[in-house]
Amino acid sequence: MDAPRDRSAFERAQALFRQRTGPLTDDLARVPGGFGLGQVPTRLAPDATTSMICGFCSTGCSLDIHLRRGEAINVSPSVDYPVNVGTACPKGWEALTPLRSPDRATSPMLRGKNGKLSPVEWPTAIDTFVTRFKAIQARYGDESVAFLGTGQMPSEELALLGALGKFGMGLLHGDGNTRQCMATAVVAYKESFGFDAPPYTYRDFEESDVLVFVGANPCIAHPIMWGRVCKNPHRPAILVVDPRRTETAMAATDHYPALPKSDLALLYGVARVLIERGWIDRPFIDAHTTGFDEFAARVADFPLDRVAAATGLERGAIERFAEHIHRGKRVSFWWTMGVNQSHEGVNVAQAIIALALMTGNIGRPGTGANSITGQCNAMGSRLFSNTTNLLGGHDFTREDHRRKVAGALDIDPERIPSRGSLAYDQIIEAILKGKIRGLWVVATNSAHSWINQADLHDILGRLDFLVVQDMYTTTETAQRAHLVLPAAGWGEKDGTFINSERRIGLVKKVARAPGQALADFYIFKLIAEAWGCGDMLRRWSSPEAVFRLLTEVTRGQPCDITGITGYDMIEKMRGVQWPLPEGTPVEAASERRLFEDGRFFHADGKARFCHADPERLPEATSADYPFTLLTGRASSSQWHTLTRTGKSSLLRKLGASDPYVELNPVDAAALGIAPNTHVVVQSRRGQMAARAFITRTVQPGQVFVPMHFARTNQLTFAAFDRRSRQPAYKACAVRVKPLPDGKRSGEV
Ligand SMILES: Nc1nc2c(c(=O)[nH]1)N[C@H]1C(S)=C(S)[C@@H](COP(=O)(O)OP(=O)(O)OC[C@H]3O[C@@H](n4cnc5c(=O)[nH]c(N)nc54)[C@H](O)[C@@H]3O)O[C@H]1N2
Ligand SMILES: Nc1nc2c(c(=O)[nH]1)N[C@H]1C(S)=C(S)[C@@H](COP(=O)(O)OP(=O)(O)OC[C@H]3O[C@@H](n4cnc5c(=O)[nH]c(N)nc54)[C@H](O)[C@@H]3O)O[C@H]1N2
Ligand code: SF4
Ligand SMILES: [Mo]
Repeated sequence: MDAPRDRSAFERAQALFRQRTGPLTDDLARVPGGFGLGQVPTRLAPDATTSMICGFCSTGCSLDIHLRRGEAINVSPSVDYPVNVGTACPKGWEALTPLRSPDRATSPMLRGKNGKLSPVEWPTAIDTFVTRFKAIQARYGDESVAFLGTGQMPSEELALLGALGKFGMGLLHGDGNTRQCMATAVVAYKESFGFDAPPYTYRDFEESDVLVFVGANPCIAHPIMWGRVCKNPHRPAILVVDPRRTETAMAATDHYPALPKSDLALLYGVARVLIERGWIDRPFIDAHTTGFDEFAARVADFPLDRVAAATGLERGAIERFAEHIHRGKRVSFWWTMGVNQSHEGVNVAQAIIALALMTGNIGRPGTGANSITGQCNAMGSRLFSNTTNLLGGHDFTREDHRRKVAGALDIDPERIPSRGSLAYDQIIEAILKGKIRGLWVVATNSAHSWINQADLHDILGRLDFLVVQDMYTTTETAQRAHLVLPAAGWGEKDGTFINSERRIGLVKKVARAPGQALADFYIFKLIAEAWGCGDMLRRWSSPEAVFRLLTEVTRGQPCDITGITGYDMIEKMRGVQWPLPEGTPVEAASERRLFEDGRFFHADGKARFCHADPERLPEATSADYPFTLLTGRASSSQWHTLTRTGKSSLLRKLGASDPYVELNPVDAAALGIAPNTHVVVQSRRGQMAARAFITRTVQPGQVFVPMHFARTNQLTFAAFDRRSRQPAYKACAVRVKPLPDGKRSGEV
């Protein structure tokens, strides 16, 4: 990095903005470290060790960051943090490496007439942003520009993006990558419990005597949570429902390799056995739930023979599943993407919730219907992104909610739209139809991670103006942008994340962002000023000021955190779980779960049994495309589209870098495919060259491809859960063919 030149360009930008925006830059000047440039905050001693939450998965481990002469030089897991108590997975240990990569975005980049991206200064970038989006809005209306956010930025930044986009710029549509991940759990919880509220605390992993994992592979995706399971002293039964024999399935006591997307039949079958044998908690059902009788009538249609045929499991296995639940005194149910990413994910999640409710396994230690979140701040985006919900879990369509939020933020209630956003897939559809013509993508790599890339690439090409705000210029999405805004990453800015057990933890600036890269927070502030809505966001002056506004917004909600006085308290308490209403006593490092009093968040205080009949697979296998394609995480060292973990040579060594497909030996023999030879996986939409990894982890008729490879989503089929609009990434029809000798990946 050429520091003096960057600095002078930056100072010129700052001077221009000072002329135009006045007090904004003064605000920024008061922020330690300024825009993201400059020194590490002065409140950290140059040789300090400070702790902060990891920026990858939702486990929310605390990492100690060791500074020397003001530079973060090393990382070790915090021993005194209740989540991870001295452990971290490879991504955590390598957390600083992706910050130092040479492909970091160090200046804004604008696509010129020659079609190439070239560096421009911030004032030009922001002017272009405002001029182009305003022109689109003026011509085509407020619905013609949309934003896509993320579960990988602090809540303060997410909230500022949501407030700027919807209250400031007047956009109606914004969504984020959390749709790809958590939308199903959100809808399921809201309907069943009355609020989007994962009820557990991690200690439940250690206190259960039966743990049921449905469509979750924590050994790979949440290794430190799995570490908590390993600490369970009760010799628990561990039941895993996954079509694949994953690392977690291998470590479990019982693996149920049900056919892909047969979970609903399986769970209803288990519920029927429990009811028939009287293995239910009648007093709990009567006192704390509604809708059980209708649920029982529904599952009566799922006798063992029907369930065995649907799942491919033996009748005895289904009965054993029910017996385990019956024998357990503290049964916890956990689910992740094998459930959420399905055409009927909400129904499956609600079937899991029903099993917990009917057996009274909720609100006690070691129990719960527990959705595990994915990204470091997925829970923060659920509460504070201002996309599906109005800030703080409020409802855009309710006037009382709009007035309350406007009051807490000191803004005009008329600024708050009275309807929700289009979902991600509907935004994409609206681009296809020419209704949305401008898109602003922040901290997500849609051109790799969105379902059915063959269509998506064509659709992104239709945009009049695409802005991508990312740490790197090299992501698949940044490469398609008209304008790239260079962002600081984790470790280069302040804020808070909320982990899977609802624990709010701090992230801090311990490193300088390179070149002119700015924290997303300050990019949003600059845009607000230039757009002309800076005044409305005047109180949003720093991450901590925003945190205080957000606590006020939550007053009276199930996620009320008015008892958190500020960042110092979060630091001292070693993270704080929501809720914490003002005046609630709480001990440091305590662990709390929801529903211990048997009261749920519906007006009648009761949880609801919700249910529906299984629906047909959106794309079934056929003679031409005989395999079901499963996709997911492959290694604890690889993160999503690899923009960050791919930058560490250590992490690269721990995961496969060339695309591969897991194929059962029976299928390999039938197709004449030898181990490690090259094959092509084809769907009706696209194809992918891959190395054949011949293994019994997949069943005959099924193949698995990691999501980390760019071509994986060339294959997937764009089907969605109707109720949550979450993409069904985990089942479509493909075929596999050997490649002629000598052909290699990449040559098809
Ligand atoms: N190392 C690493 N960790 C991560 C991530 C990462 O990229 N890398 N990403 C994070 C994020 S954002 C998320 S959302 C989580 C995801 O965490 P997980 O959901 O645990 O991970 P996946 O591998 O996507 O899917 C889990 C399992 O679902 C199974 N599955 C597929 N179809 C079905 C089905 O029909 N029924 C059932 N029962 N199972 C099925 C797959 O075989 C797979 O083993 O991981 C988080 N942690
Ligand atoms: N086939 C298939 N596809 C899937 C899945 C699957 O299981 N199968 N899983 C889905 C799931 S659960 C998820 S969560 C998505 C994840 O999909 P994405 O969100 O697209 O994946 P990431 O690689 O995490 O992308 C995050 C981007 O943000 C950038 N970034 C990181 N930190 C910051 C920051 O602080 N500021 C800014 N401005 N940028 C930053 C990174 O460089 C990266 O480009 O993928 C989904 N896609
Ligand atoms: S388990 Fe998740 S939060 Fe913990 S170190 Fe690994 S990536 Fe970070
Ligand atoms: Mo995710």
